[in-house]
Amino acid sequence: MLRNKQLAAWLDEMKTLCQPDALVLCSGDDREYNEMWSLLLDRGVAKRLNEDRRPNSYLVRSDPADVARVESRTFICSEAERDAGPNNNWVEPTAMRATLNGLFSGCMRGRIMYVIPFSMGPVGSPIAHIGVELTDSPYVVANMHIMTRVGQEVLDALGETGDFVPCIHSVGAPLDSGDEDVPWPCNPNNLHIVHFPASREIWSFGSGYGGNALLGKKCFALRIASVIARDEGWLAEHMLILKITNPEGISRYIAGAFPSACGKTNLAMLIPTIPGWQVETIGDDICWMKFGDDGQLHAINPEAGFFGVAPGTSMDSNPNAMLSMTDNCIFTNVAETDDGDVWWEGMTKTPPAHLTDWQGRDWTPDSDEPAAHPNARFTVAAAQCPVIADEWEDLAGVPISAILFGGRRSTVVPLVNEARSWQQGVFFGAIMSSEKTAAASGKIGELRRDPMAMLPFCGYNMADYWGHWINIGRGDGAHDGDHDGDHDGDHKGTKTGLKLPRIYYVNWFRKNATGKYAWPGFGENSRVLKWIFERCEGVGEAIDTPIGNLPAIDALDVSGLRLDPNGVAALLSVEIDGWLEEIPLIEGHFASYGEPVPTALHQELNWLKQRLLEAKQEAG
Ligand code: OXD
Ligand code: MN
Repeated sequence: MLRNKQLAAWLDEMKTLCQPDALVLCSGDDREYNEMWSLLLDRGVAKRLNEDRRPNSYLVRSDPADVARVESRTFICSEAERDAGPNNNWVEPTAMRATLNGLFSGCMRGRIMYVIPFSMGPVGSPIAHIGVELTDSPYVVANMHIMTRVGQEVLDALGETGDFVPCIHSVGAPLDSGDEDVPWPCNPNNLHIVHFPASREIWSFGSGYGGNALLGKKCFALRIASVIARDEGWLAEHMLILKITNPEGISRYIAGAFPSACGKTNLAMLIPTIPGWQVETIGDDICWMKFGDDGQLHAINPEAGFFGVAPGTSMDSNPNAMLSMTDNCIFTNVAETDDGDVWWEGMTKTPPAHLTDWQGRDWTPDSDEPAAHPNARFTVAAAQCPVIADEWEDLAGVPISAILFGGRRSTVVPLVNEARSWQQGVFFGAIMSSEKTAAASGKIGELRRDPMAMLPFCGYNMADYWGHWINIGRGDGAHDGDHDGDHDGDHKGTKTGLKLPRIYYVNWFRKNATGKYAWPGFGENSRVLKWIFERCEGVGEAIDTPIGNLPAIDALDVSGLRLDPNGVAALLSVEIDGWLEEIPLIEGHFASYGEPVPTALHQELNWLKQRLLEAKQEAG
């Protein structure tokens, strides 16, 4: 049955270690999906929602101790500590293997081991990769059905000798004879989310939730894939991918990295407010990019579904997400309405008078705690999104014209700033930051740097990852010592005539003097996308400033938008003093990564500092 010898041998080894009662090879079909739900319904952890309101959908309540990714228990076990970098928790691999052997020994007693062959990316795409997850959680099997492509076609693609990423997962709660199972088995006190970059293996123990357990997502598609991408000369990124089409019918594709709570899913599915423009979705979380023969970076969304944060999602903030989840959906840790549907904070302006909260307790608007857990999730097939682009599963991927880096900054960072070169764009990504809370607004000392939104997801030393980005811009990863940074404005690579994407630093969250958001955001962000589109077409006007290329004041289409008279100018102003105050913070940020920080980034920092000082002098 299993033609792949490496897979068969690994299965034998894992079966001996974990001692499950039985082994089931997953087919990925509807019968199997429904069977998982019968098991979960029997166990009392899942509930079928009202068929009239939310057909073929389920509500699951996790253990309150297992509700989110746990970064402090996530490890990168490279041979050398230096290769994990200060951005990761490191444990020496032999020591970690000993720990894992102890934890996994007999961990599936009384349970079934499901074998999930899955593809990240459309099967057959040269950008896709295959993984196999072994898990003792039917909830994980059901979610993997939606989030990845599962089944025989993956085994066929693997063939006898193909490579796959082995992903072993256990909730860490063996059942001995006579033991009664609990609704949501887990073992939070022994949580381990472990990656071995050298052998490209993932071991996850103790949690059944989200990114800890659906190993194709953060563990494979970002942490392990970033290592593979470094070795093979491509990019595995925490980015949405969108398609934008102008009124003449010309389309371009844009990727964007934003830290959590910056509206990534909303941007991926936005409804433009400017007439005649259209935005469609390719992906909302992860983007894999490889160079095509045309010298452009071609992107796929390696996932097949959305695992989105429910609270805050509404018909106002993201109608396309709401319309994606009308049926065939899994909801985890949301609240339940009295008529068997779901609710979460922000879904409607007025909450229902009575709910059952995410822990199964009665809830009314007077309750002290939120009805849904803040990290409550929906799992839904991407194909259900009303604005999913027709080409979202194209094997060749889509050519990327622009890359956005963004954060939540109430001061200093303008609405949009175009890098004058790939090198400066990498610098923008490397210094990306977000304010931790609204309370910290304006206090630049309280920023969290989250480079390329990859801080929790880069599977190796962040400074080496910046170096990899610099090398990508020079073509095939070659170092040519040419530090001119390609300032000729056409964004061609210095080496091989690559057509690199343009890079933009965006900030939807700048505030005005009265502390209010200066920019309306959401669908109005299409105005910024329009300028970026026009820049890529070679028509949008920009002015050279000490921090990069900003839109000429008339180049940003604000027609019909009610901003205060100085609004646009303020959103696009270059705050010389604010940026000068930022310089030592960036120096400190780079210093924290030490010697491996690429010279190119130090050069960009010096360039920025020089330009700012010159501008300050000129201003007198
Ligand atoms: C996610 C995350 O769940 O970034 O996508 O944490
Ligand atoms: Mn994410």
